[in-house]
Amino acid sequence: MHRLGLRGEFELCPLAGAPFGRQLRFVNAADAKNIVDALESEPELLPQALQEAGGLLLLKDLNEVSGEPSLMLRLSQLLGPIVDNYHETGTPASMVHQRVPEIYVVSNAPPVNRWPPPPPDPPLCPDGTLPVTFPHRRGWHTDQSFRRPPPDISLLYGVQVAVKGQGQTLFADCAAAFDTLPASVKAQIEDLVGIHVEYGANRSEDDVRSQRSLRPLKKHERPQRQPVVRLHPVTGRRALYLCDGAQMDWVDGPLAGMGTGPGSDGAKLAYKLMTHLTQRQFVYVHEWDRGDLVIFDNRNVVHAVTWYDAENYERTLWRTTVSGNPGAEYDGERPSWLPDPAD
Ligand SMILES: O=C(O)CCC(=O)C(=O)O
Ligand SMILES: [Fe+2]
Repeated sequence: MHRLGLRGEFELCPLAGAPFGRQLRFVNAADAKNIVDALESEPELLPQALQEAGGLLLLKDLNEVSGEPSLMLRLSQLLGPIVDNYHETGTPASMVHQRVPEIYVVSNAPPVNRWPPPPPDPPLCPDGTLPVTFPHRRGWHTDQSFRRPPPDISLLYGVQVAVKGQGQTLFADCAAAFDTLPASVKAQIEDLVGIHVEYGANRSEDDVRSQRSLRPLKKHERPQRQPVVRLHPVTGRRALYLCDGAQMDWVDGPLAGMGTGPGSDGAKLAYKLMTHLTQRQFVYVHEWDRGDLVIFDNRNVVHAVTWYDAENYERTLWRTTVSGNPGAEYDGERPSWLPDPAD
């Protein structure tokens, strides 16, 4: 534990049960508005805490955010120059918060109606623990890797949560996973490129395996190439930057220049890397309470949501994404996702 802030008003504490990440606590109990005011008065504090936390930071008991969503926007603004406005990204209006368009709503409730993934098969590991490792656990991704430049940081806030033991969000430390790869694998993957695409483009692993027919994509929907080893522009550390089959292009990839589709060398290597990356020793399982805010750095963290009983529980999270510092790799690029009027 160590104190942060000019008056020592914040504590950076271990995150219970986590191999990485930290919890940021306000020493004197206060409501979310006071906490946001305090963080704004020292704007370096939150980004520094996130960096010291290895890219995963939990703040608890911010329940006032549910009634005052602009507080989430203010927190997001502390983390980078651009908070994405979801009205400008082609996101269906039903998924965008009505008053704060920078908030993307993740919910099984109407009008969003987004259902959780199925439970893994088998639902538990032989030792009774929750499966986290790919391919037993699926759905691992880094937010919007189908865009160039991709966003830097995401914030997830729990408005309404399911029940403990369900609807967790899993987070894996891609920098630690990279560090522990054998030197020969590091050398093999150093210059590799992954091809990422949005789910719904009919190019995912499942689409290819089920021979789903391709559809023409508009320019701004097309797959995007990303380094498999990403250099973090703030920490200078390397991290694996990959998603599992649902957010990669299995028609032309998943890895550029290594064959195409499920039988390819690229697919075998992507499986090997995803399995390595999501081993239990790199994974934190977040059990949600209402009022939790989890901040994570998409440049070196992947995440996945787990199944919950969506017939019986409502689960609503709000998400913002912060952009503007993707690294030199993306210097001067026009956002790939903006529709081209000529297209
Ligand atoms: O529902 C969750 O826990 C995570 C959702 C998610 O990954 C996302 O919206 O990007
Ligand atoms: Fe996500």
